[in-house]
Amino acid sequence: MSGTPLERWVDEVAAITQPDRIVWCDGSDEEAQRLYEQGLAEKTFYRLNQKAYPGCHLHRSHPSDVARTEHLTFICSRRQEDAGPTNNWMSPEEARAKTLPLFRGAMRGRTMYVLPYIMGPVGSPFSKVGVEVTDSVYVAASMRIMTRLGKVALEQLGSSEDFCPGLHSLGDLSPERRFILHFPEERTIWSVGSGYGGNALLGKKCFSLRIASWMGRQEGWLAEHMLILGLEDPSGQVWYMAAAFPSACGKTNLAMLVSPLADQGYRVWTVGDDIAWLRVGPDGRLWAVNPEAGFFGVAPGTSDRTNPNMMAAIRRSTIFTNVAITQDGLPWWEGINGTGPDSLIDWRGNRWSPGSDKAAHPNSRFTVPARNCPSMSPHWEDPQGVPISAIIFGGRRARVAPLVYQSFDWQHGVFVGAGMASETTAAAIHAVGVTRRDPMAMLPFCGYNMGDYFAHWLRVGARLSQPPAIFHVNWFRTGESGQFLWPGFGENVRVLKWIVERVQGKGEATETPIGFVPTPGSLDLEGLSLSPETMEELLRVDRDAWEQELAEQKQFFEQFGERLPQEIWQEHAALAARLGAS
Ligand code: O2Y
Ligand code: MN
Repeated sequence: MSGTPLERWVDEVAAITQPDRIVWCDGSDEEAQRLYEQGLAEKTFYRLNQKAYPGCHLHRSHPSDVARTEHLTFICSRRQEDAGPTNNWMSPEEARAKTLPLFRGAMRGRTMYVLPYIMGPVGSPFSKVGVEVTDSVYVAASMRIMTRLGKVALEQLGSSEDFCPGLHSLGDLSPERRFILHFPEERTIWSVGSGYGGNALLGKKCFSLRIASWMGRQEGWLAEHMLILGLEDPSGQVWYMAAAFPSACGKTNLAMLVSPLADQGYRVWTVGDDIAWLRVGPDGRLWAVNPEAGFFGVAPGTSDRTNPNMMAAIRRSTIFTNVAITQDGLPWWEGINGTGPDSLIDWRGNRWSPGSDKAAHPNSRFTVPARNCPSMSPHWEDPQGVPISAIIFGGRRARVAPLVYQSFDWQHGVFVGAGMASETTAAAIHAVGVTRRDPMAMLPFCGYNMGDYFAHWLRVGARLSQPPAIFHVNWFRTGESGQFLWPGFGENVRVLKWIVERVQGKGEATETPIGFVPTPGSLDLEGLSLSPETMEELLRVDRDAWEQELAEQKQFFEQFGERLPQEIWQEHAALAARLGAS
């Protein structure tokens, strides 16, 4: 056998998929131009107005292929119990038998792109190499934005076999023949039948979360569904935080928040908006990198009001997927600014008129280089990462969770994360008004048994001599008539400010059964017109709601049986006792 392990693997998959051409992508700008030209010729891409949006393109996915498909996503570990009760599992043998026929000859008449990429900053001890082969020019162009792709990755890999191979083919795009398969023991991904987002850009959810979480457990680090931001205080010190929220809770907006307290000296710096890789540093602190190089942000609702930094970022070198376009070739979506212009082409490419269905798909997206974003931290690509002072968990809860509370310690914080849940909205793909339990926002992304995952969090905590403080936030608490009580968006910086004060041992709090809740006067509310009654409601611990929450958590935890660490049960019992006793 000749060639490097990578060359041998590429030969192997080419023998199966039988492409007409093989293109090894080098990551150069010239190559990007070639990819877009190819995409324009085959109508995968449409050029947007180059004067207003230079270097920007529109892509329309197949109408049946518009979101991640959790029910078609499998962990193919050798033993079912290692995937755990919250993942779909298929044996590696069955997975291969089912999908090999779908890959056989799938690239006949097509080009196979070989995409070597790095997740993590170049030269960082955190970083990992992946290689995706794909027959989608859209995937090739998107992976150039989302990862460090090409020559840099080949240089880092050399002749090593230490890479995550990812085989992707569009197949016939039929949902009946769509599979997103993860083989964690082989650190391999196979994806067929989808050309969209998390199903097809294999560096993102597949590698950086599902496979990486398995690797992190073996190697002693954490791969998490978390944004990373830095809050600069008036002294110029920057406090870094990592925050996990389920999908559709505003992670990207928080990561890029524009601070209304800027005149006091509080400013937010963006490190990442979706994924964090976290390691215990030699100083006993937790250090984090964002493994991605771009954002795959949701378009509807993004505007100058909700996320001005993102609106600035997407003005160049961006791929828009499934948005509408105006007559002038500008991208458009619901919530961008008022009502739609009279004349639009909708996400399917049809003429749209006011009053008809949504013009942009609700899960329409932009793929944008992180370096375009004005709020990027000067440290976002630091090889050693940034030191994390606070971890924030959160969800969309109408009643049960107050605006913010702090856990008593690391073990209690892990329990807070393990008990996370979110109530679904019309914007989410799940049924409306249902509480979906989503520990650490990792339910769809943890590549192994979540009982073992909680144990891994506890083990990592035991190695931290200076652990981050752990908090829970809820921007979505509602009043009697269902209205949101907290203004959210940029005003969330007031909660971040309190969090940083707590980290410094300064912010005031009341001890409650669930943790430390801000005293009424300890949040900076200057300039907001929130009544004392509203604040009281926002910070209230609703005993009845917590009784019910305890019962729902118990039911959820029971499914892990022996794999659930005793510490989680201890914390559950302690919370029950505190609620009963006080
Ligand atoms: O539907 C998709 O493929 C995208 S989902 C997504 C995209 C960017 C960041 N996070 C998510 C998510 O579902 O958590
Ligand atoms: Mn996400």
